[in-house]
Order: sequence, then structure tokens, then C-alpha cells
Amino acid sequence: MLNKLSEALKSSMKKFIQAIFIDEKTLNQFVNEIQRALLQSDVAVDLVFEISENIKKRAKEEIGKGEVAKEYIIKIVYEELVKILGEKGHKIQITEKPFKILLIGLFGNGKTTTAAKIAKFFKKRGYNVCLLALDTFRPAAYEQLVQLGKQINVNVFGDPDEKNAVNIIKKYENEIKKYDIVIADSSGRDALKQDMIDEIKAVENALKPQEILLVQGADIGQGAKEQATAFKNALNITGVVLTKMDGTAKGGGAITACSIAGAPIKFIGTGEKIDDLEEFEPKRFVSRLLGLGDIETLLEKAKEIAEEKTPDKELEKRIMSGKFNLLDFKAQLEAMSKMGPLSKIIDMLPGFGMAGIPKEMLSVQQDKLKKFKVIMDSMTKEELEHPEIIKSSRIERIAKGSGTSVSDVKELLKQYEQIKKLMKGLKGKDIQKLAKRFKGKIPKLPF
Ligand SMILES: Nc1nc2c(ncn2[C@@H]2O[C@H](COP(=O)(O)OP(=O)(O)OP(=O)(O)O)[C@@H](O)[C@H]2O)c(=O)[nH]1
Ligand SMILES: [Mg+2]
Repeated sequence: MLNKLSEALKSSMKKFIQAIFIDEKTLNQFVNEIQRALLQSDVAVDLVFEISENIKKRAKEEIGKGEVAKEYIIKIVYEELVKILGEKGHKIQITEKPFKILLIGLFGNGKTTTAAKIAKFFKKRGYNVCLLALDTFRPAAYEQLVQLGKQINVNVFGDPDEKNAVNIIKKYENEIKKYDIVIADSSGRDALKQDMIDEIKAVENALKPQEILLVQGADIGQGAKEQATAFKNALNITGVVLTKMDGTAKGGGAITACSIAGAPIKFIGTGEKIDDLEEFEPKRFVSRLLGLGDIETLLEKAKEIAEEKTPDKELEKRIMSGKFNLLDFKAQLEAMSKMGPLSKIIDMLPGFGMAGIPKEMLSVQQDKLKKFKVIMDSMTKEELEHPEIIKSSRIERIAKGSGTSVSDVKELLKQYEQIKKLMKGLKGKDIQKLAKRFKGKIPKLPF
């Protein structure tokens, strides 16, 4: 997410920290690099100018103080960036039941996907959630939501034959009352015109949602300001969900634009999968952007995944006694891929971001994990349970069956052996416990 911006900011910080002597020239260079990085991320020119002036002004007072000054100047950068993102987060507070969230937005910005993502987000937190299909405009919108609902085990109410969203709300009025949280999808349009405004207003009147969130792709960059302002003026939006943060270099522009428009960002969408959603917390966000780490987000993710799975006592026993087999290994790989790409995980670990592990290296690892999964799909149940029977003729068959090479299969077996040893050492601690171990050891932000 925002890789380019993050890498540019990290590399200029690294240079700055490594500089032996901080004078006005080094400082100006540093601020110019930050400027360039922000502009490339489509942050508005006047805003970039304002941030850099603030940083310079505050930092100049520190110049000449030596080592302390460097840290202090990084802190200033951090604070100024947090400031333009709106400082306090605007997390959704579930204040009453049923708590209704209506998602609105133009075509293809991610409303339907986000509805399912938010449903899962709250379901994981113990709420009883349902989805309400109010997109009566696009054919198959109902079916799309039903499919998503199935994936996350959440009930979906709707009627594909009904053309009036208000009638759907009336029809299910009593049903949805039984839930803690109701998330409603709605019809998109190609532009914010009167018919859309009328429809959303009618839906708002009938549903009485506590939150109306504008779902907006981050690829619009600075354009998010105009868009959010228009929606804010025409409809009572309470916030924004910025989607597609993973696929654009313009995310910085979109985030700052929403902040300027006074439209608080509640969530960001970071991928196509249902788990690719995060609550937006400016402080957390900036510290990750600057490579200062975000252990909290990582812990949360690890915890969620650990809670999703029923505790597997058998697996724990097997690991402890060293009877860890390829089936378990496969399950571990799947759990890992659920946490997201390695590069995302690494970004959240304090220190790693700054260490600058080359992304190419991580993507090689990622490809390897994918290959391992394909190889294991070509193994028989017996082989997965008793990897020790996999000798040369089987290796050849597996390589052929999976379209890989003998050395790929051997590498998988070698890695499995290594992990098995490691697991034995861990004595069955699962991901969550592993994450807990991090907690005490990772230093908090230096400020
Ligand atoms: N990469 C990425 N893709 C996303 C994200 N959110 C949604 N998408 C994709 O964007 C496309 C459109 O998503 P939908 O949820 O169907 O959008 P919508 O707003 O409901 O669209 P309409 O119903 O046609 O108005 C789909 O291909 C999604 O997978 C995100 O955070 N990252
Ligand atoms: Mg849709």
C-alpha cells in the first residue's frame, strides 16, 4: 500500500539519519525529498508546500543540537504528516442496535465488495451482522452480494425482482431489527446526478442509517476532494471508505483530499480479498508509511486469524511431539497467505520497514510459497501425512504432476524439514502466541 510513497519517504529518512552533520543544506535536501515524494503521490501542491514550510520552520530551531535533533526532526515530519490526515481517527462506534451502515458511491468503486468486508470486520468482533441488498439498478448485484455473504456466513436480505429499494427495506424491516449491525449496499451511477440523490434520500428516510459512507476508489487521487465535497453537500455522508489503496500511486492525494474536504476516512480497502480492509487511524498509518512499524495492526490481524480457526489441539500436540507433517505445513502456509502478502506483513513490523528488505526478495519468497502450494496439491494424502515416504520416483511424479521441477520439490521438502525443526523448538506456539512474543520486545515509537 502506497509503496512508492513509503519507499521514497523511508529512503530520504535513512539518508537524513545517516548524515554525520545536520545543517540547513541537509535539512533542505531532506525536506525537498519529502516534497517530491508527496507530490508523486498526488498530494495537492499547496498542501505539500504548507507541510514542508512547517517542517522547515520547526526543524531549523533544532539544527545544531546534534543527535537529538535528528530524532526530533523525524518526529516533526511524523507529526506534520499526521496533522494533514486528520489526527484523531474516526472509528465507527456501535452506539445502538440495530446499527445501520449505508454504503453509497459511483459505479465500480467497491460498494458491494466493501459491504462484505465491513460485515466480516464486525462479525469478527462478535457482532451479529446482516447484509441488505439495495442495489436495484445493476443486474446481478443481488447475486453478487449473496455470494459474498455465503463466503463469510452472513445473511443477505434482498429481492432481485424488486425495482424500488424502499420496498426492499419495508419488506425486511422486521427481519433486520434482529441484528446488531445491518450493512446496506446501494445502486451506483456514473455520476452524482439528481436521480441518484433522490434515490439515496428515499433510502435514507426509510432505513434511517447511523452511518452513510461514501465508497471511493483511491485512484481518483486529489479528485477525492471534489467528489467527497459534492456527496457531502448533496447527501448526509458521515465518512468515506477509500478503496483500492493497493493499486494506485495516488493514495496520498486521496487521503489528504478527504481530510481537507472534512470527510473523515473510516476504512481503507487494501485489496480484493474480503480481509483486505483496515480501520483508518492516521497515527498508525503514518508510522507505517515512515517505516516506524505498526505492530498493533499486525497483532490484530494475527489475533483475528487465530480466533477464526477453532483451536487445533491435535495440531499442537503433533507439533510438540515433532509429528508435524506436510498437511500441517500446508495449513500453515494457507494461514500465512491469509495474513496477506509477505511484503505487507513486513511493513507492519517495526524496524523492518527501515531495514529496507528489497521488495523483489519478498516477491520471490511469495512466488515460492505459491509454488509450494501447487506442489502439495499434487501429492497424495498418504504423502502429505507421511512425507518421509517421498523418495526419488515420487518426487519425479509430483514434479510432473504439478508442472514444477525435481529441485522445486526437493526444496519444498527441505524447507518443510527446517520448519519442522523450528516448530519443535516453538513447542506448539501458534501464530497468536508468536505475535505475543513480539509485543514485549518491540520498542515503542521513540516519541
Ligand atoms: N484492488 C482492489 N480492488 C478492489 C477493492 N475494492 C473493490 N475492488 C474491486 O473493484 C471492483 C468493483 O467492486 P464492486 O464492489 O463490485 O463495486 P461497486 O461499487 O459495488 O460497483 P457497482 O455495483 O457496479 O456500482 C471489483 O473488481 C472489486 O474486486 C480494493 O480495495 N482493492
Ligand atoms: Mg455493487
